[in-house]
Amino acid sequence: MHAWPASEVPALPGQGRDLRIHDTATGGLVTLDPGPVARIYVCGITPYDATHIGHAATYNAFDLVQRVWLDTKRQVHYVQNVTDVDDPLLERAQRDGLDWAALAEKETALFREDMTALRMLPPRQYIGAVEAIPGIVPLVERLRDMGAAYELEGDVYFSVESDPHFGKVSGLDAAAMRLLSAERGGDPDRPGKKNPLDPMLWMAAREGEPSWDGASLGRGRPGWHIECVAIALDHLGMGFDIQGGGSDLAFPHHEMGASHAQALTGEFPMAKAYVHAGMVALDGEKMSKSKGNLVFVSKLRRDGVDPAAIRLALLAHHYRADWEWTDQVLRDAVARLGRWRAAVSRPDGPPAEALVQEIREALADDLDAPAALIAVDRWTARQEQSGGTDEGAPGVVSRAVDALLGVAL
Ligand code: 5CA
Ligand code: ZN
Repeated sequence: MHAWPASEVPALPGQGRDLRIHDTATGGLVTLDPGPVARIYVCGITPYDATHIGHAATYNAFDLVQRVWLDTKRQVHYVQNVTDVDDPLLERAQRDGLDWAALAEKETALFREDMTALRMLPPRQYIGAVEAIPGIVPLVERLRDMGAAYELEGDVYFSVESDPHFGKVSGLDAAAMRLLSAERGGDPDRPGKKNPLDPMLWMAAREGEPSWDGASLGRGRPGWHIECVAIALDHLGMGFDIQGGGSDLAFPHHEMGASHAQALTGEFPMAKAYVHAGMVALDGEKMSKSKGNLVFVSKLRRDGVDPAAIRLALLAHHYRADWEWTDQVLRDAVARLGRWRAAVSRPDGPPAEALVQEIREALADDLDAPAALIAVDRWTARQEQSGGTDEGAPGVVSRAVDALLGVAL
């Protein structure tokens, strides 16, 4: 699949610090030391509805990761998937009398537009589940042949007991896992499974559902977790720097993915850090396609909201916090954007070097975007109150805000 166009990242004087970030698997902060090419896999959308503010907040967090790494003069190899065939997509298409593939294509196209408008840097590879099937099938066959997977009425399940590290990503106990498995796409109550938590790797073709050639597996479609493992291993290989997503992906998705990869390669963990963004809520409940309490990025854009203001609204919240979207959050962001734009529109102002450093430090410290915004607010207040004589300082601020925060002033 094609991704979307990259907005330019202005070059800044000096160089940023290495990223220290919270890793769910170890429960603490880790300072990553990627090579010259940092490797990140971010779980993409399941395209059955438009991009909402929760999605945008999560992708914003990982966009910041890229920007911090680029500022350390590294290249970034960023891979993202699109779960363009899965139960929720098929169910929505059925409910609305739509062709599932056309629905996926339409919502993916809208996602690209939203990401472009928000200045999210695109992945180098943007891969759909459907196009990954030829790579998924041999992995499932291998898991089965090595005894890490078994067949149940034509479907193939992964055996979580084949992985000695199972549970180390999320750190949850069996009871919590069982609850979340039922909530998040698993089928813990299906009779005949070796362990209720075992996730499906390959689902045999069902009447009226799309299916693909699965070689010795028979016709069917891939499970969700193996999709991301196949794409990540194909393009990034084992031991990449970050796997990212919202906190609802820690279990089962990232846990199972790490297990699949461990069984396939004998190595653990697949990613050096498992990074999870908090959940955005609306009216007191997690924003989710299944509940329908959504604020769409595309709707805000249609209503004339500047994408830079949407981005500032996201940045005003720490990526790990759960937070609530309100009209006031957006109003504050619009006001802040207006003040910043006025402040950088003058030819000179207070010195900018210290501010650039502050933004860098804040982001390198577990992506503390709110602290970075406050630093820019302070510079803006000085510009408003007494101005400054540093020629070109506003231009430096503007470039730093663009390069590090993805906000065009
Ligand atoms: N296709 C899978 C990942 S492989 C998937 O989870 N798709 S999704 O469309 O449901 O979610 C896309 C990303 O948005 C995931 O990282 C998910 O954790 C995140 N996300 C979903 N809802 C919210 C929310 N309310 N707040 C923050 N992030 C969210
Ligand atoms: Zn994923």
